[in-house]
Amino acid sequence: MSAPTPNWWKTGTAYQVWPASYKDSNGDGIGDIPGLISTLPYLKNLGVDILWLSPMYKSPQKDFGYDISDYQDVDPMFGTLADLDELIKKCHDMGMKILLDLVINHTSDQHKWFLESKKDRTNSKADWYVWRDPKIIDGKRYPPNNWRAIFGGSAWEYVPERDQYYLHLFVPEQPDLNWELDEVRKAIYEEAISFWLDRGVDGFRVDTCNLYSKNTTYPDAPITLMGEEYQPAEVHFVNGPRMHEWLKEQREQVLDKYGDVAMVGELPGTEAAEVLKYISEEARELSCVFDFDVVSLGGRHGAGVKKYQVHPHDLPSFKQAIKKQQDFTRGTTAWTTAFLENHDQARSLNRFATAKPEFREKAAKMLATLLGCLTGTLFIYQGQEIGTVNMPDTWEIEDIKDPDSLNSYNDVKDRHDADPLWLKKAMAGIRRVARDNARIPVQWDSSANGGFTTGKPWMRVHDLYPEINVADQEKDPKSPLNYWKQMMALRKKYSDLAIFGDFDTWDFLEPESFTFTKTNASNGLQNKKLLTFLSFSDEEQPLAYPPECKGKDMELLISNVDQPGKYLSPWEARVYLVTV
Ligand code: TEU
Ligand code: CA
Repeated sequence: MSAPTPNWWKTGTAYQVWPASYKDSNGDGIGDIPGLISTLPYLKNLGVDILWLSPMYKSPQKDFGYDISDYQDVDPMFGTLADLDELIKKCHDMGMKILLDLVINHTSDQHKWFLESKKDRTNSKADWYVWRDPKIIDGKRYPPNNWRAIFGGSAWEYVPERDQYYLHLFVPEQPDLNWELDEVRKAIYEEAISFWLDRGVDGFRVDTCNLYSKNTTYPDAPITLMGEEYQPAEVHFVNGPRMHEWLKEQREQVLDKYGDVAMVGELPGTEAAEVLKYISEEARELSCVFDFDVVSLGGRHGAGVKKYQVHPHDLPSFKQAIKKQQDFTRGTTAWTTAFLENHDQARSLNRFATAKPEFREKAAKMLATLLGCLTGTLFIYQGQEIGTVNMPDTWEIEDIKDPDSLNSYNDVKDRHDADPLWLKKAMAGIRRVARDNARIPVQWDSSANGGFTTGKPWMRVHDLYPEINVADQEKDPKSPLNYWKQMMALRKKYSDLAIFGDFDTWDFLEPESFTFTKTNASNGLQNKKLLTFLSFSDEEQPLAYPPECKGKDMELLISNVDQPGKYLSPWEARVYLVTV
């Protein structure tokens, strides 16, 4: 009996595009869909099989597209619906699949549903969002409870027309939909999901898809931040009681009509055992999810205060997080993903390796080697393939666009009476982990604005575009870009081990190098292993050979140095095929 063909979303490599900063075609300074279409041959050549397009829907852009005011249209700044149809068709013609972002926990406050809902308490959509009465204490009006929004402040906003508050887990312009209502779910399924599947998209990356179901008694959250008015309330809104019921309903009532639709869920704040309930094959809910342990290392602290006060982490914790993300689906019917970047994360070189000019390119190839050998669907993010880095230290708060960073900075300012040393610390944290790092326009070449636009870019372009850009790297056979191409081809050639294998790490506590193997006993490969050595150091490192690989036949498959020697040179990477 031959094994069934794996789902397309397991074997394919995905590439995420954040449209505003990807490629501008008409000189208005904003990336757009025609610009993206013009780069499809580039993506194809890189080895991309699946395109994930971040929100391009009509939106007031209060949270950069994650506040949608019309699920069925493209924002004019990105193009037209016809452009999107063309994108879908061109992807398919070139043998690529396309995922859209599905943002259905909340809409924009400018969505027609919300504009109706907020009018009064009796309109036809009066219950489509989460409305609650104020709490009155000593004649004064307060939000219904103490929940803190993920982007800071109260999670409730007052509307005089109704003399009520509505819930928003993110910015106030992102009211949460009331999923409890059958007609709301039906409208979401039709307008946000079927509409696009009918137009040919192959699936979705599903935004915050474990937040739909809340504790509908809306109790106060426990006090975990001393002295704060608003408290993190995840216990009351993450993985709520009806999540599984609704995701199953969505699969049965909507997705099943369209075949093998990929639903790649974003599942923040969820333990491995809990994640499996969403992604095991039997559950028929999500195809796979993003596990955030790796990208959370030393990063922002959820809904805490001083969110951008980052802390260092060590390599063993990084290995531990990678191991978790590799292991939690091992031996189950569930599937995992591998990624180090997305539109919410700073650049992986700064966070997990080095951005020092003398090592940057080598380290980018080292991280490409790591990702290329990991089990699960690989997601890479625009600019990652050229090893781009965070904003330079010269950038100041005026260069920042993301409301999450700005709120957090202003909060520090308020708390410490604009003390310059506190603000300096806040800005240092922002430079290190802010989402804007990922949202800097892509550096296509060394011409003005990095070739991103002929106009005035909507966001500051990277100072380093003359040194880090696609065009130069395409010409250089030893560039990170060309290394990524080789790595992606190698990942496919050895897919049984690289994509589908079991991960084992051999040097857990080693603080400066990372050694791991990939094996796959189920595919007649009992005697083959991929063995990967990675250096995370500016200094030479000895090799930590797994005992069972010692003295065995080893074939070098790829390396970021010409002649691997006895030791690992700084930031070196190598992968061997070992016959044991
Ligand atoms: O992110 C959800 C999420 O949990 C993040 O807000 C994360 O906690 C945050 O980036 C960092 O602290 C999704 C989208 O990826 C993000 O871009 C949106 O802002 C958010 O949902 C709201 O739609
Ligand atoms: Ca444009």
